[in-house]
Amino acid sequence: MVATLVEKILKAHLVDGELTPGTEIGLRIDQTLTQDATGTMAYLQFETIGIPRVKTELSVSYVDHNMLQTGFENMDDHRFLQSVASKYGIYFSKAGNGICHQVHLERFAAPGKTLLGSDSHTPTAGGMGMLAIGAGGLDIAVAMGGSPFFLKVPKVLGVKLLGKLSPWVSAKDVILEVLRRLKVKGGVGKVLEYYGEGVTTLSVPERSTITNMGAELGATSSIFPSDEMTRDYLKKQGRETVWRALSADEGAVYDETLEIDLSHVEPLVAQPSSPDNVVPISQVEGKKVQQVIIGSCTNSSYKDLMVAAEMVKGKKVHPDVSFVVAPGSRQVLEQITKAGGLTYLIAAGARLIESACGPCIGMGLAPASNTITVRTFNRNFKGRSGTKDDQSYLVGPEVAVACALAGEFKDPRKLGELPRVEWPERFDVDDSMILRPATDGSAVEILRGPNIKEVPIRGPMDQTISGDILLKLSDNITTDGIMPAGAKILPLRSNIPAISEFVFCNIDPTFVQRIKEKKGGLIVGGENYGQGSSREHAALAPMYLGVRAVITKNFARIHKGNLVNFGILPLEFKDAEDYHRVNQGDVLEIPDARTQLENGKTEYVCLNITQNRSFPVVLTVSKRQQGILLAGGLLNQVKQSGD
Ligand code: MIC
Ligand code: SF4
Repeated sequence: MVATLVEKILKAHLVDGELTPGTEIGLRIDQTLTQDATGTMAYLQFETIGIPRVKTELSVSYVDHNMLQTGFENMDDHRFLQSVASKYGIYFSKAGNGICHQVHLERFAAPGKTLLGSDSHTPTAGGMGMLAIGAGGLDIAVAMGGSPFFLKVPKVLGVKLLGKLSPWVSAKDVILEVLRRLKVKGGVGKVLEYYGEGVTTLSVPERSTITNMGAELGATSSIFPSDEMTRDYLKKQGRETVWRALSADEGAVYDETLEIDLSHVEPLVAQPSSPDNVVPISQVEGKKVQQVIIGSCTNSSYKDLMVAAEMVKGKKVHPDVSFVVAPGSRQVLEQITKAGGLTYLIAAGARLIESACGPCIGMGLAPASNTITVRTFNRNFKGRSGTKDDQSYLVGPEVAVACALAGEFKDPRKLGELPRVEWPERFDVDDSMILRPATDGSAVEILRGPNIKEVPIRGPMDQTISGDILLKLSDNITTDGIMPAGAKILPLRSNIPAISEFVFCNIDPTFVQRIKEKKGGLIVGGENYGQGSSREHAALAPMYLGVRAVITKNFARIHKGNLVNFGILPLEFKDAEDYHRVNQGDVLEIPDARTQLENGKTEYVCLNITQNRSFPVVLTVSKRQQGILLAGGLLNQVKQSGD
């Protein structure tokens, strides 16, 4: 039987269920990764599960998000993470070593393996030919404990790449082209598998730029084959032994297909405030630009930064532009230093910041009011930069630098010949900032600062679900909208009572006060509710405040899983028109919801007490998830089964 690459990896890791589309399967997870903003909660949950040592082949804990230490909180968390890692058998990548996805690609990603990460951009490692999936922290905790990760069998969308990119066009433009065509919901329930002759023209970091931003399509993951390019990259990292050739069989059949001729792709721009609001550069040329940032897990590899460096060599950035560079990892920084690139960047007027997420998650460098910021990042949701009325544009490094030099949007193809960037024969490998865990963790003391509070747990599900609609929201609400990040809020990730004060604060600052007065309630959303970040705090904090159910037209995958994990019912309108018939403030009730769920019901009658009418809602979750909801969340369930 011929198989796609995705089918091959799924099959090799299948521990529960069958590969029938739409059904739930359990997958063995070889590797996990966490970052500090989601990691503290994941490890607190891992502790609650009570397993002495991780059971995965490899687990790594990275520190890259919460880097601004304006108070004790972040470093408290880092020390906690370091001690937990040592105790439970987890590698620890220290602050300064780089962004989790970039470092994982360099040092740990391996073709054919599975990786589960508590960050939505975990599929970055798909550029290495591994099946890498983002999930909530609790899912990672459970996987570290040796349990499978459950997901619906995804459809495989084959993306055939033909030809070769033209000069000045790069991998970022390829994924922006995919986003232009498929939009932010276009990947839901799918893994994008890239194939075709065009694949061989892209290096591993370029492939990873593409798989990274597959997250913006709502895709479960994205993957490239493992070929000679992969081998070459691994060789440069001194890890050739993990290489193996992997690709779809000749004649493999995809559920859906898409074809992109790389030679026809042109420089593209995602306009505010959604990654799929994509237009050719020509449509924005001439608009003044005030800030340009090169960095983030999408575009901060050696090649990205060296292209930038070569472009600015001997030139100065425009006087009205603040030009910022954030290398993806310490390895990248060392390497561009060695190649002279850092000097060119600094001489041209760049502000260098540390190898971390930084401005991508609103940790500093918020743009000025009413100005344009151009970033090589992956998300431009309103306010994510830290400035409420931001105008954030997403581009590749070539366009970014062209803008920095011109002070306005400029097509880089007008800059003459594209400078050549030579790859080093081998990267300088120095893993001294990746700490090995203790061989015997039993004596390791866990360091817990006052910022670290217990994980709140909800009791079993109520018999009747009722409450006011406290918020009625539109389509594509992001987890950034539900539980914002940024320099002020991120340090509270390990303190749920404190962080819950900010739920929906940018959408409706009265929400928290209202839900407290009502002692809980319901949320109504439109399509693709909860897209974006994997942060389980967007479920955990609302649960803490008393949200019992969210009723939407449909959900984004990771957020739906997080709602189930924390005992919030993810309900969908059976008839999407009913969305228009409910109002904020209406009182809803689903009588005997618990008994109905115990009986395996998937459709429920929801009474609108205020309007004296009713409408059907559906609960599309697996049998396993029904159990989790009845228990009041996964942690409750795991604890109950352990008691
Ligand atoms: C993001 O890019 O939004 C983040 C911050 O990396 C999140 C994780 C988080 O909120 O901690 C993600 O992508 O999952
Ligand atoms: Fe960090 Fe930004 Fe990547 Fe998220 S998208 S992991 S915040 S660099």
